[in-house]
Parts: sequence; structure tokens; C-alpha cells
Amino acid sequence: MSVDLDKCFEVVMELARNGGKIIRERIYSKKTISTKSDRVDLVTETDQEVEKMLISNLRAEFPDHKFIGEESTAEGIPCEFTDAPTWIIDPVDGTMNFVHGYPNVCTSIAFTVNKVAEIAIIYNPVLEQMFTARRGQGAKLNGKPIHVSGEKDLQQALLILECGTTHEEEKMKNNFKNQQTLTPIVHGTRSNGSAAINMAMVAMGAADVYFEFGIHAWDYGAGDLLVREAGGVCIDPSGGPLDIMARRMLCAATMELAQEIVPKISQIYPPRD
Ligand code: LIP
Repeated sequence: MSVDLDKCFEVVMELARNGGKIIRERIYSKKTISTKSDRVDLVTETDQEVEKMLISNLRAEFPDHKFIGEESTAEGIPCEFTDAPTWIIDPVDGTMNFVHGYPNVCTSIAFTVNKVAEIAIIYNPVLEQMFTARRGQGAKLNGKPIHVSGEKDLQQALLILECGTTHEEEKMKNNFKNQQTLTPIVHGTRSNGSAAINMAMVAMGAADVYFEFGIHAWDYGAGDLLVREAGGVCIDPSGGPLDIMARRMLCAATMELAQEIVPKISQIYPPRD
């Protein structure tokens, strides 16, 4: 099946902007909130509506393409990653932020062909930050090229850590352990509350390294291509190659920085998607 990547990019950019308009209009209003796997794993009507809008329009334009969507998966649609052209979608990454009116929210969309990421979009409509990447063509913020910081030294690095969307004991203990080990070493730590925005911060050189366990393909699919196209690395937190279904991700400005932090990380292996 031949895929017109320019057309895919053009279509998805317009849809992401349309979805962004809905998110921007509603972020400071009252939402209908439901919980999923945990009392802190949230979904709103906006997550569901934006995902449905994106998938129905992409399907109308590209009937042969497949989809992996956060809210479709939550509704029981199997999460299958194949060689087929596939859109991997998180309609609102940072739902907890969206619920509270904290402006770190984005739509994250990756497009893969033969399991290779070709297009990445991470769009924060509240702060009007449109991060884009095409394979082999670099990464951009609002149309201008962006690059990772180039930092190699962990002591000088700004590290992003997240607690995730579960209070599950093993995961919480592991988060605290990593925080305790790494905070005294690095320059500083941050949490933006959105995996895709965290990765965009590494891509634009505002942060140097970020890892998280328990996130999903829709959280890091787009960020993976964005960070690599910005000159950084995206690997498994054990040091091996990234696996998009493994729910484990580490991205860094340089391989030297990634290799310095990997042996210091306490690892967990969540069930695969
Ligand atoms: C969330 C992430 C956040 C991460 C959570 C969760 P959601 O996505 O972006 O960074 O810590 O585990 O995956 O649920 O807001 O789309």
C-alpha cells in the first residue's frame, strides 16, 4: 500500500488544530470527569469527543489505515500494533492538568508505516505550541527548527520525573526511590504532567532527560520521533532499544547522558500493551 505522507501530514495538522480549538475553549470550564484504572486515571467528555473526531475524520480520508487511541483502548478496542499505516492518538495528554485548568495539555499523534514513525504532532493549544516532526526532516516548534540541548553531564542536566496515573504501591515506591537517588545528582527536577509535553521539552532543549514507566504508546509514540528528529535519543530505560508497546521510555539530549543515568535507575516492567 503506497502512503502519501505529505497528504497525511496536511490532513492531520488541520484535524489537530480543530481538536485543539475544542480543548482550548473548555480548559477553564466545568468538566464531566470519570475514572479509568485508578482514581487518578481520569477521562473527560473532551478526551472522548476529540478522539472520536480525529479517528472518524482520519478514517474517512484514509479508509485502510489502523488506529490505536487512548480512549478507544479504554473502551475495549484491542491495542494492536502492526505493519499497517497506523495512527497512534492521545487526544488529551495531561488529562489531570486539563481537569484542573493547568495549561500543560496537548494532543499527541504519531503516524507509523511498517512500525516506523513517519509523522509526529504534539500540539498544546492553550500555549499555542505546535511541535511537529517528519522522519528525516527534523523537528519543529511552530514551524521553526528545534534541537536538543546537547547536554552530556548528568550533574548539569534538568531531569523530568512523573508519578503517572496510578497509586499502585510498587510503582509509587519505585518513583520515590528514583527521586531519592537522582535528585541529589542532577541540576534540577521537573514534572509537567504530560508525557508528550515532557518529551517536547527534551526535544526543544528546555530539559535534558526524562524517563517514565507505565506510560503507553499514545503517550510516547509522537515524542519518540520528535526527540530523535531534534537530535536526541529515545531508548528503553534499561539501555536497550525503545519498544513502543513496553510501557517504558527514556529520552535524552545525548546517548552519553542516557548511558550515565541508566545504571542509576531502579527499573519496573509493567504489563505490555
Ligand atoms: C498521562 C501522561 C503523564 C503520565 C501519566 C499518563 P494522560 O497521560 O501524560 O505524563 O505521567 O502516566 O500517561 O492520561 O493524561 O493521557
